Amino acid sequence: MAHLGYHVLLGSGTNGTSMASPHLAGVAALLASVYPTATPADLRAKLAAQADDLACPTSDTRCTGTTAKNSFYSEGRVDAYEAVSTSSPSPSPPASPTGSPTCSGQQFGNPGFESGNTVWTASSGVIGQWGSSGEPAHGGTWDAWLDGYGSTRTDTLSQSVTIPAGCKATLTCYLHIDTAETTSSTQYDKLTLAVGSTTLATLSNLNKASGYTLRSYDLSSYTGQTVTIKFTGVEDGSLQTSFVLDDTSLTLS
Ligand SMILES: [Ca+2]
Ligand SMILES: [Ca+2]
Repeated sequence: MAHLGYHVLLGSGTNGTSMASPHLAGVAALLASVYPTATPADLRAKLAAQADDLACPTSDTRCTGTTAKNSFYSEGRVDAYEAVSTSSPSPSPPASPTGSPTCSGQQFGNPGFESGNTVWTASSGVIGQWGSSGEPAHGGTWDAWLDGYGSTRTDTLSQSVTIPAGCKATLTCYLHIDTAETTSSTQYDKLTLAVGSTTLATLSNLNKASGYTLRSYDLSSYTGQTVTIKFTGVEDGSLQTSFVLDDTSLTLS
């Protein structure tokens, strides 16, 4: 195997092909058994790739050359185990588990509507810049204004979100309700919040207030599910009620 051109140090101060050959031949034989079709050139390349670079001993001036290749160690000390073990087709490591999802962060896209009429699925005339129409945003310049026509009308606003298993989820939004209704007892115009097919909350003209009110709902029972969050405003045939939403969030914890 001398044509492989490797010099291996065996024992202190002893170097040379004559001493190295048995060891090198053994490594080459191992490689050949792993790669039965390998040519001597292939084996040389693999040995070079696996050789440990060794610098010249500082105490011995007979050694000249670089760490990668010098007169004592040529291209280094052949590591039989490494040459074979890294040449062999090794089984793929098991896929690392994805681990627990990170139960943090806000899940809605376009939560404050500042990207305009996108991400959300909304009726026409819901997402807009309504400040000059008397329904200013809570944050920025965009909000979602459901109803407000004073005639029979249904407006919807929805978005699908995923709540990873094991996570708690809280839905919050800023809601402003103003109305021309004067009753203090009858829900003529209603806004419902549904998660999937379940109605989570119903608000109405009775909840009118100046400015925005922060609303908060626990969605933890939907953990591990992808659900559609949907606001539906249903107005009767007279006296407008406006339901104005802004700065929504669905936060995991
Ligand atoms: Ca906004
Ligand atoms: Ca009404």
